[in-house]
Amino acid sequence: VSSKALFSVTGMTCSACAASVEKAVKRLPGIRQAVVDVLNNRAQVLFYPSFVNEESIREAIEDAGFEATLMK
Ligand code: 9UX
Repeated sequence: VSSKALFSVTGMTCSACAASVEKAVKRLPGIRQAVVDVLNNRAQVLFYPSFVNEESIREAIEDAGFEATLMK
């Protein structure tokens, strides 16, 4: 069973930014899907909570150089 997390991501100004956020998230273990919407500054992630959690995902986005806030 996977969980869903929605992040607000600021600092993404082009689609290559979105691609690097997606890549950073997908490098983590336990990621089922990562969809990044550069126009709306959102990243939606489906993940397996026995492998990874919201805070680790948030930190991976921050480490890629963007500001991330968990919305829900
Ligand atoms: Mo686009 Mo993002 O030139 O850091 S990759 S702005």
